[in-house]
Amino acid sequence: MTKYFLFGIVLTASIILSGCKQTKAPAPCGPVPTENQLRWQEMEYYSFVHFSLNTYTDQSWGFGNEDVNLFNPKELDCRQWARICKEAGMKGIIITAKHHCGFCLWPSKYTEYSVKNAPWKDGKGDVVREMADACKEYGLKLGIYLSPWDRNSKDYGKPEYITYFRNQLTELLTNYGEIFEVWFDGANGGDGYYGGANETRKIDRTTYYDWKNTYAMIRKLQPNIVIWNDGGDRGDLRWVGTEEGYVGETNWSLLNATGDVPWNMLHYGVENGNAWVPAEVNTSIRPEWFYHPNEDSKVKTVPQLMEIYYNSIGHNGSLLLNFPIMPNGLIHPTDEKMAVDFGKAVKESFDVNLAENAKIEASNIRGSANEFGAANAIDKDKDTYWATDDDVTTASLTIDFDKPTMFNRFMAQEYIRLGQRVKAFTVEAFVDGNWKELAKATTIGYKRVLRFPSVEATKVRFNITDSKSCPVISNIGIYSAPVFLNTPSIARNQSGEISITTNDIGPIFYYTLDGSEPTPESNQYAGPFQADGKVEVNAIAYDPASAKSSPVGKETFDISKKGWKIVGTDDENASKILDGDPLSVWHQRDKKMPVDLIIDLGSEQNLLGFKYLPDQNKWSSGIITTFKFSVSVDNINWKLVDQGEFSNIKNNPVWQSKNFSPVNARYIKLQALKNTSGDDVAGYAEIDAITN
Ligand code: FUL
Repeated sequence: MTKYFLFGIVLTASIILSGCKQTKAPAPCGPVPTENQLRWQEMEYYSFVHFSLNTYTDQSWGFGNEDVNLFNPKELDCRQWARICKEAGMKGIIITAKHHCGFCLWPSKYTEYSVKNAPWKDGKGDVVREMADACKEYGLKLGIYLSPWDRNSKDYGKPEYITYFRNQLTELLTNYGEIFEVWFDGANGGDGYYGGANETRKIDRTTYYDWKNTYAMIRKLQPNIVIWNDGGDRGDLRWVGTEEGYVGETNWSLLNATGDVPWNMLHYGVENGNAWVPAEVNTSIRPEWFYHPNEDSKVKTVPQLMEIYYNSIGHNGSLLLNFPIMPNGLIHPTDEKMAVDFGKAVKESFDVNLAENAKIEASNIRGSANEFGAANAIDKDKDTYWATDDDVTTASLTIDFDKPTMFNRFMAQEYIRLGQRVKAFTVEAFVDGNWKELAKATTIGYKRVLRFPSVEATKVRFNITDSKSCPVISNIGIYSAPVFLNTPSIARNQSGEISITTNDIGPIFYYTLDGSEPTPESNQYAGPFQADGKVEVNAIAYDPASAKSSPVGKETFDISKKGWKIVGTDDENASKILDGDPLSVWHQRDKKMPVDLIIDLGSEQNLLGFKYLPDQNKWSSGIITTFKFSVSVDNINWKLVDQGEFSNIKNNPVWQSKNFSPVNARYIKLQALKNTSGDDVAGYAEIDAITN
């Protein structure tokens, strides 16, 4: 009886409501974020710090046998890190409490491989504690990176390790106050020291860690936490499939709760996914994650960081920007300057919302009251929103400035508590009596920012052209952001010709060859020029109209490759590895591992090391991970001078530099032992020598 009675009430209510305007809030559309995910998403921008024994060995991944005595950061000051992050506009810091080498930055009870046995503060120090205190002082949230892979632990690969891992997690999640995010890296298993076993250990990343129970433990210890996991089980946040600082232009905060997550799903999300798993864009302010002195001139500049901003936060992602800590325990002054200037540039770009004082009208408003009116999209209140009737999936907002107004950015935010809905939209400007399309895009989500050339107009129209369900927009913004000139790229080809280029149209370049900072009084670039031998080129792009300069681009070239030859091949593509172009590649596909690459340098040189740039397409085969490097004076008798791994080369395919004791040689041999695709292909974008 009761069932039929209730059915009757619902039916009557629907009849009364049909034909009337809806006044209730729209029903959620698909999966929605948890309170923890919402709180995290609103942070938008926070940092990573990478600091461990690698900092002292110039490595990307420690093997697990590095000496704890190396760890002695004489000037360590976590307050400096926190101050910089705060000044840069960040909301939190995630610290590498333990990286793959297993060394712990806190005095864990469960291992001897930690700060407690290091000379720093006579073994009484605790970097995680100092970080937690500094975060508190500067009003930042604290996050923890705990590598699931541990190349030091004798138990790694065995069930006992899971207890060890959980014990360490418990220490970190119990003793350092509230933790906003925990980060479980996807690198899992492989060669390692493993307590002296020095062997390869493979694990099944989907089952080994028993994530289900590990997650339950984490949530009990830290109820407000979000879990990032690239290691086989869906956490609260997802990796975006690259470490270069961008997520797809289409970016759904949805995935499927189970099943594989191929690259395209990481990068674009899944439109009809059944779980809310938003994107976190992680990248480093330098090419690598740990500090390497040879990257001091490779710190990302403000225009490069702005590009990352638009491709991460502007694409419905959060931005996790890494600082590599120097051996003395501080952030390098160049990294500090770039990050702080970047923070200022973001503020300057989005400080004044030109839409806020404009008149705003919607093509459709849900209900008759103002509860869901257009003004909600410009009222600065994130909890109010403009919504349409349920049956409307295309609608527009018109913003009238009442006078010609100059702008070049448009921002929109959905009220994601009700799910992610918009599939496509356009932005138009009313110029000279006509509507002109400025930009079009797909998804919005938490935040979407569009860029277009500056335009002067009296009105702007935001058209939602496709939506899964009635649109629900909490906020829009229109801005006139400063435009930055890009840092120029400098390259040298095999004949020793230097060229300077940029993506911007029209700037002039000035350069120096004596290490000094270029100004508009320096040499003006008039096209490629010859500069053989060791040379440092510094260049700026300059726009005469605005009298603005780009940041300085710097490249240091070693000996010229003019007389170099690849030995034992008549494949004309082989010269691509010497042409100075990172995008041209040569692959050896006709041999079995180990695959040799022999180069004749044309004359004897005093060698100190070599450099290898892999194929920039990380899906290509032939990215070498394990190598041997030998030298010879006669191409007959060879001497092995280095061997090892190119760690993290797939996710971060940057220049790999290896140094060895000085040696005289005319021939060099790079022997590929393994690659990322497990086949016999050896590929190279560039090879270079480091000479005395
Ligand atoms: C990668 C790691 O292997 C790197 O060393 C670094 O920690 C980065 C954030 O994640 O996958």
